[in-house]
Amino acid sequence: MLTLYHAPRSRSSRFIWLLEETGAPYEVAYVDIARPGGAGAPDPANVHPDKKVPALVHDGVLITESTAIALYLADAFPEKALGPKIGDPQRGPFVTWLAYYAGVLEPVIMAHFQGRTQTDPLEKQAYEALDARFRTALEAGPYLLGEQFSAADVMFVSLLLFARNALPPHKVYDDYVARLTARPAFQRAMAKDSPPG
Ligand SMILES: N[C@@H](CCC(=O)N[C@@H](CS)C(=O)NCC(=O)O)C(=O)O
Repeated sequence: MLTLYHAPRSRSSRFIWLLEETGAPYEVAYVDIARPGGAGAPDPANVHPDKKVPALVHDGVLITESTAIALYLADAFPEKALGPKIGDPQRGPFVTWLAYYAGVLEPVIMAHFQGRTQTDPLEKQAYEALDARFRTALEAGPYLLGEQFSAADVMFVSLLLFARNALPPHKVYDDYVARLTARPAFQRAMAKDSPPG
């Protein structure tokens, strides 16, 4: 059994999408979280040790951290081809993109939203390198791994869906968003982002 601990319009929204891509049965446990600006509060019903989302429980096993959950689901459902398996030459790029998301993208984008890419030459350089890296991959596209859609795309595009202005205005990003949000699993997931009723 799979249960996703989820708060609407948050980092867990993309895992409803990824779970829809697996085709496996799952439950969504809607929980409250402390939101920037003071709304919301840590929810005692949330199993995440820091009361954050996402948290995934699979057959009693708890997995947290977005990139870990993305890798876990891709590996747990190999028949759905949501990530190359060990032995596939694309496995290296796949895990690299996932680690890059957590280790590079999130801190660089945070620096950007805090204005530091405007004032600190090193932060500016890191931001430009990130933009160049994604654009180069997507220009070759249509996905980060070339012809193969993967959980890495779900991670990356979720940034653009949350804040399109996180990256500069380039058609390649807009086309990528349009391509991925046209997926039926994405459409189904958005209908489940908020609790029913
Ligand atoms: N590194 C974590 C970050 C999780 C995170 O910060 N989630 C936010 C929602 S987008 C949250 O739960 N915030 C509530 C809090 O910080 O208490 C991941 O990617 O899973």
